[in-house]
Amino acid sequence: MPNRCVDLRSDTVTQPTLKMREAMMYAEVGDDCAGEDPTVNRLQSLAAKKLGKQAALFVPTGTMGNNVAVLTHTNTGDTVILDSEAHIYYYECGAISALGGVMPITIDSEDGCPDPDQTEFYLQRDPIRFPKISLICLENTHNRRGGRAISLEQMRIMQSIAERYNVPVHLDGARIFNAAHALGVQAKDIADCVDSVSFCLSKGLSAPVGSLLVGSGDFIAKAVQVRRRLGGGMRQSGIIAAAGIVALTEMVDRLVDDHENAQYLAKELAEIDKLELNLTDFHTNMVVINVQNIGITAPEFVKIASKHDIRTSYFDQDRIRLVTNHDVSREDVEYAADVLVKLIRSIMN
Ligand code: TLP
Repeated sequence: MPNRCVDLRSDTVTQPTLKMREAMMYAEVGDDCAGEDPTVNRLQSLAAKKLGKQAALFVPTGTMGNNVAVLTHTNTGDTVILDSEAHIYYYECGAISALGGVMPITIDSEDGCPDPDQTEFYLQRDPIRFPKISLICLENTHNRRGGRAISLEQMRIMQSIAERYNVPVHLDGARIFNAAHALGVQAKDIADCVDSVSFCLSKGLSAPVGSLLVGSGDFIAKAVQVRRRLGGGMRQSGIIAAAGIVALTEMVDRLVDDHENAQYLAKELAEIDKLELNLTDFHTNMVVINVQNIGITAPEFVKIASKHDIRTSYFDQDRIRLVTNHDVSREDVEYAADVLVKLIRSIMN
């Protein structure tokens, strides 16, 4: 088999498709800050409809989508409940605190959904002495929990607690369509459990840039101002929204291929007993392996694998993340699995 480079670092590395590039070329555009970009307006309507919400707002990144949501739902000095490994907490450079004066309360979990009892414990505290909790943030699929899909049942439990305490719920649904495939439901069924959702076009759906924030009409009307404050008011952004429309209409159904490829990869790696992989832990397009038992650190492993042209990333000292995506074919995955299994066996010997 000829040598090939297989990039499993993330689904963010995907290239836009030819159709996306053509759509960008011919996109009809206008000044979106004046609400005059017909392509952005079309994408926003499509997104709102697909997620069953009243309105949507196009933002440049998933990070901005989350931050616009948090800042719209909260006020300075408020707190937000999050899973301790949530992207908003872990990877967004402290934005909710730096930009919104909002403090996180993190709750540990096995699967990415904050424990309901613990959540309720915080919500029922005396608001005179303790900070006001204005928002619960969920993440589905959950990145640092291995692309795990959180069940509708768990989400509804969180929704009913939130309703009881009159606190809204925001979902970081960067990969909501992966979650929908894994759970065998529509994305709007997941969105129905929360007040707002941000989701990305630029991950498994392969668009070059762009995310959407969806919610009620009133919420999005406020969010427009927050987006502007964060510098996310764009002009002829229909150029990029055009690729997003292709992403949303043509790239959702094929995510199932990425899930099957991840399962294949996990199954091959599970042959190595020391990795102690449990295939049921991997629901979507990510496989996480813990290399602690094979006598190497995760950063070292990433370096060695890349010398063999298999690009991976790591979460911490022990855990490697492998992400299947549109630009990685079944043949690429078979090749990568073969190289990685041989590499791990050679490290163990
Ligand atoms: N995730 C990236 C990195 O930031 C870790 C990746 O490679 O997976 N929410 C979730 C759940 C995400 O995984 C990401 C990106 C974001 C939000 C942020 O999206 P962008 O990168 O568009 O700001």
